[in-house]
Parts: sequence; structure tokens; C-alpha cells
Amino acid sequence: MSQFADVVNKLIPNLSEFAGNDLPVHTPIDGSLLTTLRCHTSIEIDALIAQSQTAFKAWRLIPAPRRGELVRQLGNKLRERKEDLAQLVTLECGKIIEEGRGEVQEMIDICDFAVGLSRQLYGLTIQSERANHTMQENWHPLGPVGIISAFNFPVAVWSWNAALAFVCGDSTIWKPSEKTPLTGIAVQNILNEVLADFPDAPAGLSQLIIGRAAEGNQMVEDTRVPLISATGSTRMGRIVGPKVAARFGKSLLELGGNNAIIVTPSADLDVALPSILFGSVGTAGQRCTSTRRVFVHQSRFDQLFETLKSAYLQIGASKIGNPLEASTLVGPLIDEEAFTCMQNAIEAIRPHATEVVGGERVLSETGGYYAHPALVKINHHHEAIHHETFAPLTYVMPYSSLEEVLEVHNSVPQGLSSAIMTTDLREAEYFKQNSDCGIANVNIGTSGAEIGGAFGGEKETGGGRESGSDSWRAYMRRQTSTTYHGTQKPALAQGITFDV
Ligand code: UN1
Repeated sequence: MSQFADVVNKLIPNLSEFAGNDLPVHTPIDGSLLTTLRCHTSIEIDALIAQSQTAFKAWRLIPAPRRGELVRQLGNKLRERKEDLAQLVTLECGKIIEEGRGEVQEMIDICDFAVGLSRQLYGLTIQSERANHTMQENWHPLGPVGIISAFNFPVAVWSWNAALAFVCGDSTIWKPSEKTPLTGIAVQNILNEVLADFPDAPAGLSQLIIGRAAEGNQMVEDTRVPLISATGSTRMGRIVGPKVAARFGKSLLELGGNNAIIVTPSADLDVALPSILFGSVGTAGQRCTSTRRVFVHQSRFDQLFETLKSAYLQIGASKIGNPLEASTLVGPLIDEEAFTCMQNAIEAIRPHATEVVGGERVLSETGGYYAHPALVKINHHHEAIHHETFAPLTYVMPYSSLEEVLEVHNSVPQGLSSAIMTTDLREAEYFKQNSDCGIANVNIGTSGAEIGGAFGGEKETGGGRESGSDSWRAYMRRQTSTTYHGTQKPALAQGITFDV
């Protein structure tokens, strides 16, 4: 692929340093082999964790606003490299170029956010029950932060974690998805350019582990890494979470979703339709926030299903295809396994479905796994749709009462993102109070969150919060400090007398 050589020249001129025979990297665009990399050995991983610990000890002493300056420069470097990095994201994970650019923009945005944060990181002062005592809550840097990211947001998720970790005074160790290690190397190079002119940053502040689950696992089990922030499938989180807990580490898990949109009788369909389409079809259904379920009030069900169906049928050959082309809206699935999962999910629901639109493989002659997005009409919520299928597969079903539909909405094991389409204030507020998800939107779809909010969800989604709001607290150590500044014998709390 000619674009690949070009973009590698610009972003990874040192690719030969990573070459080996362990990890083949394919582009989902046509399935061709881009390169083969060497995985880090256990001894190397041990050494880079040790370096990260040493780097942390130096970095935590740098004033937070100065640490923010590093992140400010990283954001600027990303602005310069935005187009090249977006191209590499598209080549390696297959998302359309417009979304590749959006992903790099998300990195820039979180850098800006973190720069402001570097002058905040506020603690509390607390009223003491005793005279001449002051109480404070202090936030201290935590240590090396282990970052595990998934193929679908190969660079943005690193930046959500790393930008916050850096301003909080932490070092980072990143294990990108084995499906997208090249974007990891490219980002590390971009950061290295900034670090080269930033003398206060210690060597080894940002480490990269190339490998599969076994290599990531070494970091997960290492007590020198106090926080593991893992984004990916619930299956992965079920392995990582208990392992980190067993060594009393902290984990920040952002796992699978089963996100739904509820379309009420008062919904404005001009608002609802684009949100349903982008949520279901965007990123070829490979976002953790993608729309998997659509509940439509029975009074509007037939009309909405037919409108959606005709939109799906229009997503023909001209809209599915090479994600580097500006006119493409639906790129390939990441690999054959993803396509097989989609087919299995369609076959599992077919006996219970009234209608299935799309779902078939297209453009097979390219060698990539391109799927026509699938829309499945069902009468009732069914057990078969309780799991997440990471593909453009959306189930549409009718409902009659908002109370009942929220019960059904919440009946799945995941709790990431949710949305209601309504012009009725009471419905909107009822929805926000009763959706059990970490994200509950009104007249906005389930995907495409801004970085300013805390991102993550409940239940099998893992409970962690990344990115905006006060997510930074996960990257720091909280300390309560009481100081006595009187001259008499100090009083004990709770009024206890203890005279010897
Ligand atoms: C993911 O799919 O893991 O809200 C992250 C969104 C994006 C992030 C998705 N900002 O859809």
C-alpha cells in the first residue's frame, strides 16, 4: 500500500528498530501485511517497568504547571502531525479518514484539557472538630500508570490516560492493541520529539510495550505499576480486573457497551435519525459507544423502521469501501474474526427477527472484511442481544411505556452509553434518572462523546471513568492530613480523654 510507505517515512522512520518475526500487522483495508514486529521479551518489559519507576521518581518533583507545559507542547505537535497520524490510524484500524482526523482531534482536545488541569488538581480544606487543628486533602502523584488500549481508538485512548497521567506527575507504560501497534510507535515518536527539547522530563517517562496479551499481562501483574487503565472488551476486563485487585493495585476499566437509543412519541425525527445512523453505522459499529439497540414507541415504530431501512439500503457500494477515500462512510471491519462474530450474532437473532436488512459481506474481492450494516427488526428484547457484537448490527424494537422500556433497557449486563430522543422535558428527566449507564444523552446519540465529561460506565462496562471531569483523581494518591498548631496538650478526636 503506497500511502503506508509514505506515512511510515513521516512518522516511523525508525521502523526497522521494531522489526522482527513475532507480530504481523495487517491493514483491514485489503488484509495485506504491512509489516512484522518483534514482541518485547519478559526481561525487556521488566527493565522498562524499572525505568518507568525511576522516571516517576524524578517527574513527580516537577511542578504540575511545568508538567502541563510538556502536554501543551505535545498537543501542538499533534496539531502539526494531525493529518499524517490520521492517515496511519485509518490504514491500521480501518476507520474512515474523517473519523481518523476526529480521533487525533480528540488527542489534541484532551491535551488542552490537561494543560488547564495542571494548574488545578485541587484538594479540600476540611473543618476540624478540634481547636487549632487544620485538615487538608492532598493529591500526590501515584506512580507508573499501565495503559492497555484497544484497536478501535488506537491513539485517543492513550492520550486520555497519558495527558492526565503526565500532569498528575505519573510516568506511563503503554501496551497498545496487538492489532494496532504501529500507531503506538508513531505516537511515541511524536512524544519523543517533544521530550527531546524538554530537559526536565526524565528518560523513560513514556514507555511502550509491543506484544499480545501475555506481554500486557506482565505489566498487569507487576506491583510496581499501581494503576492499570484498561480499555477494551469485558472479556479482557474480567481477566485484568481480578489480577490487579489480587495485588491490591487500582484498575480503571472501560469495557464493553450495549448502548441503546429510545425514540419517544414526541421525538423530532430530524434530530433522531442522524444520531441513530451515526451511532449504528459510524466506525463500522466498532465503538464501545456504538448504538446496538433502538427502542421506538409503538406509535412511530413502523414509520421509523421504514425510514431507517431505506437509509440502510442507500448505504450501497458508493458509501462502503476504502476508508481513505473522502466519500466513504463505512470502512472495513478489523478482521475476519469480527465479521464471523457479526454473522454468528445475526444467525442467533434470525429466528426471533421479523426482518433483517443487510449484514452480508461486500467487496470481498478487495481482501478486506467489509459488511453491509445490518438492521434487525424484533418484537421483543431477546436474550440473544444481551452481549456486545463489535460490528454494525443494530436491533430495533417497539415499546409501549417509558417505565417498562427503561426496565428492559437496563436489563443487559453492560452500562456504558444511552440516549433518549424526546421533546418532552419530563421524559428526558425520567430517562436521566433511570438509565443505569455512565452516559445518558438527550437528543444526542450514544457515540461521539466530548472529552470534557467523565467517560465510562457501570456494571460489566467496568465502573472506571477516563478523560474529563474529575477523572484525574484516579491517577493520583489521596492523602488526608491533620495538623495541630496549638500550644496545649492536643485534644483527641471524638472527645476521648486519655490521661496517663
Ligand atoms: C471507544 O470506543 O472505546 O464517545 C471510545 C465516543 C468516542 C470514544 C469512544 N469519543 O464515541
